[in-house]
Amino acid sequence: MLPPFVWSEDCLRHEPEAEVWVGVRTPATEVPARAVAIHGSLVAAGAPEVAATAHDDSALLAVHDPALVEFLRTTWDEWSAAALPSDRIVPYVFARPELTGGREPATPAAVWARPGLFAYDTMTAIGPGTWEAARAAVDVALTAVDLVAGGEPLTYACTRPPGHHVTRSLYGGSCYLNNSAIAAAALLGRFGGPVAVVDVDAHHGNGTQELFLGRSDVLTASVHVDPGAGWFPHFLGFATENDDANLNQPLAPGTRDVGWLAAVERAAAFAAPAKALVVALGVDAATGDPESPLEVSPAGYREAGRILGDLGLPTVVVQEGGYDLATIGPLVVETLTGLAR
Ligand code: SP5
Ligand code: ZN
Repeated sequence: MLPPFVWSEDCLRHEPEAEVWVGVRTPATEVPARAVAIHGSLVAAGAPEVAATAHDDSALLAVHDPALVEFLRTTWDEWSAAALPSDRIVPYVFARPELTGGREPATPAAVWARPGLFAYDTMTAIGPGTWEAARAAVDVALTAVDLVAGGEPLTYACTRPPGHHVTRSLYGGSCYLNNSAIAAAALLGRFGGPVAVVDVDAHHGNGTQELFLGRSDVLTASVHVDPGAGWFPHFLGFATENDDANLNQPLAPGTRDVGWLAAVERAAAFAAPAKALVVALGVDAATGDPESPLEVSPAGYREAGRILGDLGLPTVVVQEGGYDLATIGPLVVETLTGLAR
């Protein structure tokens, strides 16, 4: 039996169209069809669908800087009113703290300079429905938390756009609001601490790590391709960042099931003291995914689900990455099948 899944059509409203990578406009990988594919597989597998309900901003603002939230809420209207030559918001100048000696940078008079206060890459475009989709994904995650708080042992939040690369104030990595971190903060309020986030997306969950750094009430564990081998998010995700509440396990390209599952086992053991669990489920570690070289099989994902399900914790699964449209849905179903008891 598959667990209930939470869905919002509004998550389809974000259409980035393109990612600017090394200065080139390339086709977007984080597309609405991803969520449509997952939805189709879940329905076909008989998982019960639950509509997301509206939640106020309290859990969102417990995690993110109000200035980031306000920027995301308003920036498209400002950009479109300014009649700029691009149909998507992409930063061109970045307000690095060293630029202003650590002092608060000015809010630029130019609309086209404002994204540089909050963006850390050029790949994470904002368009007409981006805010609505990102905010809907938060409602999806919080509705999944409500179900678990109400006694459901396991729920799946079909969140899109993804979130685990977003810090308190900065968005990037195809992410705008950190759905997994918001779910963890909400679970903390319902179950008490510690809660754990186990992130099996192929990329380091840098936003979640930084959000909860130095806190013992949220345990963060990430299993990902080694940034030292040249992979996003490049600047972090190393084992040197580990402490009592944070476990990074960077893996070599081509690690495949056995090595990846051993890392998932260690992440699960790290999360064992928690009272509730968030699984940040990126399925981009799978063979055939265009954005990662880890080469995990569908059976590997099912086994990862079984390992995490064996913790016996109230669990919210939050969708992160996964970019192969032909396999993303079946991989989610495999993982949930492994998790279900
Ligand atoms: C949530 C998630 O999985 N985010 C991953 C973001 C990583 N993106 C890095 C992309 C690096 C270059 N890829 C070239 C593709 C050009 N379309
Ligand atoms: Zn990823």
